[in-house]
Amino acid sequence: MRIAVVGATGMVGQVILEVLQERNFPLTELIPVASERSVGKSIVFKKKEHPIVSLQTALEKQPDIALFSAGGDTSLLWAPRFAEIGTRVIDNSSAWRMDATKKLIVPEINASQLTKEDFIIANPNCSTVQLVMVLNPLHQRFKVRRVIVSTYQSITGTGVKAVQQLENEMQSKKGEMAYPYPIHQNAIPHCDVFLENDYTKEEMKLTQETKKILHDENVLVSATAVRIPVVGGHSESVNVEFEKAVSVGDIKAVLQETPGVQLKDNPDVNAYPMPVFARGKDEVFVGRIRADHSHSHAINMWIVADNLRKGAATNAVQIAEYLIDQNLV
Ligand code: A2P
Ligand code: 11C
Repeated sequence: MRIAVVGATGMVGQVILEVLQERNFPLTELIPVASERSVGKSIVFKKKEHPIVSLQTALEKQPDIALFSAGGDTSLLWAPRFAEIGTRVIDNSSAWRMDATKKLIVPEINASQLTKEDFIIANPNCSTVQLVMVLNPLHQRFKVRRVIVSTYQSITGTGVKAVQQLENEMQSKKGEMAYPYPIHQNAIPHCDVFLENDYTKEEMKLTQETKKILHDENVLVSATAVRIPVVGGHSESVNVEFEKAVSVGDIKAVLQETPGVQLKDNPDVNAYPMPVFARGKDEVFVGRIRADHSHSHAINMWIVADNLRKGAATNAVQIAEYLIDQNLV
């Protein structure tokens, strides 16, 4: 398997390289790709230097799989070019997710939809992945009606520039701003761009991608996305209303048995998920599960995951592994 990693120097790209190494991914050649600025530099993979190449050079090498994490514009332009020569593109950007001809995959939920006809496969947004990992088993069992979610998102979701902004602010240094306001000691209710309906694009991704992955347009999702000065992962406060009343014990029993989800919920010993624990891990952590005393069919919970791992890199690598396991490459 010849694997191209497009955006290999970026926040997600670097984690993809780590995950490929950790999982001993069956590759014969690694083709790291970045912008013209980085061509000529190299990255270290499995203790060996690998030169960074341009998208055109990578295309000419005809990789079997290309993992894209270089922004939506790059994906829109280049994913079809790779797909045309037979490369399977797994795309981390928002470019193709809501395209009706492309599949939006979380392997634990819907990898079985994939066939040999799929050349561009979309990886969901990080805040959606962790939400649906918990919602899907509950929806299968109890039917979810409506979800109200507020996110507390890590600056790593924005990319290298945002991490630099926070570091500069903590050292009282001037520099390029990734956000319209300081992020240090702040909470900014604004992730991605504003849309005509006054929601942000990040909020609408949560609404639309969730319906597509759960394969149910009747699941209503209302979201508020907030950026906070944290690096270990995204957190989500989630209120879920079910078709009928469901006990907290039944919810916990389902989540306890869900692969990829870890229940961490014991108020007696202050056990609940937090980004400092989720950082570097692949599981989605859930806790603070309690009945909503204002609604007999609803519960509240708190979901945390490392947005760069299960929210992006790990999910993309799992899709690639599935394609190989099922002989779809
Ligand atoms: P580079 O480092 O050369 O700019 P992040 O989201 O963390 O900011 O990272 C974005 C990634 O996408 C980086 O690896 C960046 O490479 C890469 N990238 C940005 N624009 C392009 C482009 N036009 N072609 C290829 N790679 C790109
Ligand atoms: C964030 N979820 O944390 C974003 C990052 O649609 O792929 C990824 C943006 C996307 O801001």
